[in-house]
Amino acid sequence: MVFQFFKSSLSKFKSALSRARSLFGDKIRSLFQGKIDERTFEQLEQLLYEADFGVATAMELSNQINLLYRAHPSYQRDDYLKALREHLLSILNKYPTGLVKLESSELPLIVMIVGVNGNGKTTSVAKLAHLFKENNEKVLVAAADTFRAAAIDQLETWSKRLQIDIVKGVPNCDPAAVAFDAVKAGKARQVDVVLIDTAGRLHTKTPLMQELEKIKRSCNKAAGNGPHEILLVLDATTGQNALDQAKTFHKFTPLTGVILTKLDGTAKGGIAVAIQRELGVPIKFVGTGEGIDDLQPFDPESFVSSLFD
Ligand SMILES: Nc1nc2c(ncn2[C@@H]2O[C@H](COP(=O)(O)OP(=O)(O)OP(=O)(O)O)[C@@H](O)[C@H]2O)c(=O)[nH]1
Ligand SMILES: [Mg+2]
Repeated sequence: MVFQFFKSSLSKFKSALSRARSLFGDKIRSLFQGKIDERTFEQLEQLLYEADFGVATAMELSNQINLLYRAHPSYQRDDYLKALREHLLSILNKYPTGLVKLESSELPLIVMIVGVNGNGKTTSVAKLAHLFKENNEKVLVAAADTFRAAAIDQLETWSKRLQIDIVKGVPNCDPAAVAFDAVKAGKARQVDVVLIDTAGRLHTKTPLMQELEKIKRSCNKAAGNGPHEILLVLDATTGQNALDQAKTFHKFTPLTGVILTKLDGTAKGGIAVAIQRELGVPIKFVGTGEGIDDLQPFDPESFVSSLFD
């Protein structure tokens, strides 16, 4: 069995979420510093909403904390902060955040990377490839974004830099055929992981969404199983729009996880909780910068403590 030993770095989470901490974390702390009454919980709901937790999650969390207040009127700031953290962790810990485990006979692990334009798919494929390689796994990447020649070049540049195999087609060829060839090559070369980069597509364009199904089928045909992971790449700075994207992608192509990129570019971060709660799909990785090392396995504890401490 492979892929269970990716380590997460608390300091990377802390630095990516430093703005979120100084806005959201500090505001929550000062909210419970003063006199606590029913209005406090309305303000809590508002703060959660502003931090991208979404209407439903913000309401649920503030109601839960409000119930505590009614049951234990003597509670102080730290009691509420502790309870809030525990609620967040219970949402984030509900689904396993690691990659699926495979037996050696089932390899390679086939991972399809999907999402709207510019969210960070290709960069995340490169970062993931690097992570696997650091872990002594043999990786092959597939340039199945055949929409633009530049997209193929972008992945090829990464593959050279990282010294990993790439399978690519010619611009405008069928992405499903590239995925098929890549999975076949991956099996023949006995790689551990095949990472498939796909073209950015608007979730509102049905024919493009249906194309994902075709890519999926051709992976399965080539390997006899898989894809084992379909990871949606979402840009954390797009807030609630990310949630809409996730819902539509999940409807067309059931997702196994989310890569939440550009966490370093947002002062919010609540979207991670909203996605997990509303879709039941775990965040599996987060992007914390533009460098090749800036992809962290999602760790709920590190995430929550980076928001507050
Ligand atoms: N700050 C920051 N930038 C990121 C992160 N992930 C990706 N980017 C940047 O986002 C931009 C777009 O990244 P790409 O990987 O090309 O995005 P894409 O989804 O493949 O784009 P298309 O193929 O055009 O749909 C690049 O400038 C990346 O460096 C991240 O976690 N943090
Ligand atoms: Mg791309």
